[in-house]
Amino acid sequence: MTRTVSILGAPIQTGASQPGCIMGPASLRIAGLGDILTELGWEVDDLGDLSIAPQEPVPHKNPAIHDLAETRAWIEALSQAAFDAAQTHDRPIFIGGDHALAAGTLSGLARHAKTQDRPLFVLWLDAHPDLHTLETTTSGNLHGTPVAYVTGQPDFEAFPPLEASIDPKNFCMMGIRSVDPAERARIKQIGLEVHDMRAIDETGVLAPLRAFLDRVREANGLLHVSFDVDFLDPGIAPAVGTTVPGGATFREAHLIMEEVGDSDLVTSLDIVELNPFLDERGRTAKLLCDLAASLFGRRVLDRMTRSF
Ligand code: B3U
Ligand code: MN
Ligand code: MN
Repeated sequence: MTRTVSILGAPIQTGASQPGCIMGPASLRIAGLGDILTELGWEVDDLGDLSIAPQEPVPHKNPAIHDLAETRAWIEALSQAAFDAAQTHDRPIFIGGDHALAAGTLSGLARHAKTQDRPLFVLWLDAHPDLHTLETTTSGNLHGTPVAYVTGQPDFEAFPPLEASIDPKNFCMMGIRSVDPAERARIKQIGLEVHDMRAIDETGVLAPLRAFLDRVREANGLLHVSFDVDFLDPGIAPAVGTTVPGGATFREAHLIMEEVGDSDLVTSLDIVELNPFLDERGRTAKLLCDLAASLFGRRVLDRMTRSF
């Protein structure tokens, strides 16, 4: 039976430091995301772009925080939309938009996982752990907070109430290379599995990835992949506002996508932080479409077995 994928655009940019992510969904569509998945044999349902109503400003005791009301409204809308998409499609994709999007998608997907009586696991591909609370963020950019929110950390009264949280032990982070002091303390405190770039240089991506996928399989878990463009090295993916040198290479990123795709465990995907205003002739958008293709089954050659 043909499997279904939904594409939902979320042009949110209030969580980021500079504008541009609002154009992310359009750029990924123009780069051909839907057609690529159709050619790979998926039934593609493009749900268009989500929107929010205009919001009155809401102050917060942390004066650094900006655009709280809009971001909150996006999270609320995305949470419901992600829940609905997961109930109706085999593998929903959410295209951003900045990474505050994940506060919404993950909260909705956690609620969906609960209805299935299955745990939700998250592969977080990012230069940053996005583990700030509303108290600890000093930039005030709320795209730095989704992991703290969905794992049920304190001080999120200004965000929508979380109906289901995600066990921090169910996260696997890769590509991390920019961590603030409060995030460093939080990683230790809650026991997050983080493979920073040093670890990836030492072990490669496959060993930790396979160990994580085995954990997901054993737990009969759902698996969400949250892909921040700044996971990639800026040399191959310039279209992001928060470039950090020393990111994942073209081959490391494709290998992760191929391996996760082969596992057949993945049940949803975010593609976030694409800022087309900073792109060069659409190359980052095209690369992201190719990486999605690897996750959804494009292979150089078919393989009958793993080659190890
Ligand atoms: N941790 C920093 C930087 C950052 C987080 N996420 C992105 N940048 N993209 C902050 O602002 O919270
Ligand atoms: Mn991020
Ligand atoms: Mn990032």
